[in-house]
Amino acid sequence: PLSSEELIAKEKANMDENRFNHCVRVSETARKLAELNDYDPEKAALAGFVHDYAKQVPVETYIEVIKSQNFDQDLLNWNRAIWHGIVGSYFIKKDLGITDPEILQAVYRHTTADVEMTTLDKIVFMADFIEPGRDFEGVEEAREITYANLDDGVGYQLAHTLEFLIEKRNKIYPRTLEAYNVWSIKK
Ligand code: DGI
Ligand code: FE
Ligand code: FE
Ligand code: FE
Repeated sequence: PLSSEELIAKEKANMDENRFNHCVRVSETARKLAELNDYDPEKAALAGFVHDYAKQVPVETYIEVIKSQNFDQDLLNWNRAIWHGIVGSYFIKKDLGITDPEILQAVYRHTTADVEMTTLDKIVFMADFIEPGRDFEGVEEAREITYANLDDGVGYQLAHTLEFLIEKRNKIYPRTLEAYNVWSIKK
């Protein structure tokens, strides 16, 4: 495995400074959410740090990997917003040597969410949404809800993201819609 210095250097080399700083803030927020939800803070911090590792990988590289590495070919109908989680986990394993399936799955699910989510999946999904650099209508409410109850935060984010995508007349990734149907309902 890479030393933490090597990991940080590889992460930095794969993205611009704004994206790197976002990853650091997601890492710190994930650590905090882990402490509040009885999860391993170090593991949450690592997952948060690498979650957007592949956000700026070139589109041509994604297309080659989707075609050659047994991914669902329907992914070719989507874009980097969707790829950097689902296919991003492949790059995190290959380039960063991270093999922990829980971390790879949390990266895989961090954009689309899923019908079933582990505590780590929820932590990374929510840390990405509420990290201190985020500034959108409702972010303060999102923070309050998430710090009070992680599951409620997931439902809030999915509803917010769907509203945003529909407002822009964007396509909804079917998994995101399925996740919304589960998590938007208060349990
Ligand atoms: O990578 P980040 O910007 O930090 O955050 P993210 O991984 O949560 O990605 C957010 C982007 O992904 C945002 O622009 C909305 C987009 N997105 C999320 N779900 C869907 C989606 N885009 C489409 N087209 N369809 C979805 O279902
Ligand atoms: Fe992301
Ligand atoms: Fe997100
Ligand atoms: Fe992110």
